[in-house]
Amino acid sequence: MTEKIFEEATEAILQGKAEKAVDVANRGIDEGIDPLELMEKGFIPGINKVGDLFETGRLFLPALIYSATAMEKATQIINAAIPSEKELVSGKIVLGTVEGDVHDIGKTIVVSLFKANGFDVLDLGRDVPIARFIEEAEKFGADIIGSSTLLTTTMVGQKELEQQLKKAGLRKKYKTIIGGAPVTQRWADRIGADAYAQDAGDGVRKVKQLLTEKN
Ligand code: B1M
Repeated sequence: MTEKIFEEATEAILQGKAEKAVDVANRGIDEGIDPLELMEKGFIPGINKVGDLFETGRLFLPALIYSATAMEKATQIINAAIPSEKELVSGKIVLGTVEGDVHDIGKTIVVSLFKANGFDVLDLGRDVPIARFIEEAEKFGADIIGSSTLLTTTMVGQKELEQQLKKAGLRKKYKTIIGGAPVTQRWADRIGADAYAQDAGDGVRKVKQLLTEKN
């Protein structure tokens, strides 16, 4: 039964059917499936297949947009259903998708899971100018600055963030965490970010670690 829901979720995204995606997300949650499991085993494989088809020229931009819209609708339902953890951790995080990049589905899942774990999160949205990450972190009194990017061409924004923090004499004041499909631990090491997270769950683990190091 659960496997069937996962398959239906993948199909809804592949077909770019927002109504179907919403229905599957609601049904999965009503049936007691863990929302993040439904996301990881159902919806994400669907959008990854769409990405592969797009990359190899077997699917075009309008279809990618339909699938992305279905994914956004499903993500809203999944995010709202993520249960709060019992042991909440305190810490302030400013997070956004870097300038030039409008991909925000994964970043939004990360934000929801951070909130469910008790962190105080300021979501800056997408296409965020690098200087704004720093301005908002200063105003918010953040402990951590997180940046997401899905395009290889905008990964450089994460490097620029490290450079701007250094230039402003603020590098030691904040811990930084980076993520996004093309991002790796190697990239984090290369640009001097404090942590890299592969997915939302890994993000929570890494943030807890960073907060322990900071205090
Ligand atoms: Co675009 N896109 N897209 N796209 N898109 C990719 C990224 C691409 C790989 C597709 C492909 O060709 N295979 C390709 C990039 C190629 C490259 O850079 N080398 C691409 C392209 C080319 C483009 C356009 C340029 C297309 C065009 O216009 N010709 C354009 C770019 C516009 C721009 O940004 N300036 C574009 C546009 C779009 C849409 C708007 C249609 C839509 C985005 C809608 C939205 O986000 N609101 C879209 C989509 C949906 C995708 C794919 C298919 C799926 C992305 C996604 O949502 N994944 C994507 C292919 C792919 O990645 N397989 C693709 C699901 C999501 C849950 O995963 O975001 O990786 P992800 O997040 C994960 C982890 O990475 C991690 O946790 C999340 C949850 O597990 N994580 C973090 C992410 N951020 C984190 C931060 C953290 C910690 C963990 O801490 C701070």
